[in-house]
Amino acid sequence: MKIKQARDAVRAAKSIAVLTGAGVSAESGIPTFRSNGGYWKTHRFEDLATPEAFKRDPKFVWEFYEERRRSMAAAKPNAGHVALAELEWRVPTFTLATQNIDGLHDAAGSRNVIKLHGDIWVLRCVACGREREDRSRLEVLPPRCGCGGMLRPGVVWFGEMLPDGAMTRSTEAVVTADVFLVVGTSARVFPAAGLIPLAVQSGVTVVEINPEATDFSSEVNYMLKGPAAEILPALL
Ligand code: BV8
Ligand code: ZN
Repeated sequence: MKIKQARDAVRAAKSIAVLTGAGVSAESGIPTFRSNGGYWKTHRFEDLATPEAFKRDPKFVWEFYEERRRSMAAAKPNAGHVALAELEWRVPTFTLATQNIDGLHDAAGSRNVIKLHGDIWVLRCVACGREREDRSRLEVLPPRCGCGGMLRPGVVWFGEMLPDGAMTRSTEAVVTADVFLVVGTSARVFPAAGLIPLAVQSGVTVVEINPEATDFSSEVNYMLKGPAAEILPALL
């Protein structure tokens, strides 16, 4: 059985790296981007998730993010998030790089988390650059900084650089890992998706968990087909 072999690899590993995407939060009720019911099925990302869109119409962009903030605020970590948080305690070296901005890995208790695409709970001033964490309902959109400047969501939009050091740290974790778990990502957004071929080329054992195949499924060592909240607890 594939899952048994993958489980043996995980048990033997001293160093584990993980990449997660929207699919790991799907069973917490948070829509994905590209699967059925996903945001980019009904919205154009160019209108909502680029610096140009924000410059054009900050209120429109903020309405999208504030609606997501309210639904994410109500969401709880699922059995997949919890299994990953527990795994961190069992291995000497563990790094979790996530493309998700929802904070559910933190809520589940994961410690060494790299937020490749930022954090929806952080607001950043476009004028003075100051950041603050704020989970409250934002009554006036766009919200303003004390300096009078406009605040923006602390996420990484298309065409923007990832946070300083995020890819360097993730790359280091992946190439030195014994096992790399790739969970719930369509692997379509770069540079995050590039971690998968990097792991394959580095001879790291790659375990993919996804109900659907991705462009990299044929290259990974184990493709475990199914929802993360079922497969991760069974695997770990
Ligand atoms: C950059 C954050 C350097 C905020 C997001 C050509 C033209 C233009 C640009 C590019 C190009 N080629 C490459 C680029 C660069 C671009 C890119 O990759 N574009 C792609 C789309 C072509 N990347 C960038 O711009 C990045 N920055 O490269 O900087 C630079 C700078 C300037 C100029 C040049 C280069 C920045 C990318 C950041 C984008 N930010 N959003 C927000 O969330 O609002 S992207 C968005 O996609 C999400 O945030 C998410 O993080 C990301 C990845 O998506 P996934 O998480 O994989 O989600 P998806 O819906 O796709 O898939 C879900 C999966 O889950 C599916 O496979 C499904 O089967 C599975 N699933 C479903 N249910 C379950 C499940 N799995 C498990 N269990 C379940 N129950
Ligand atoms: Zn400011």
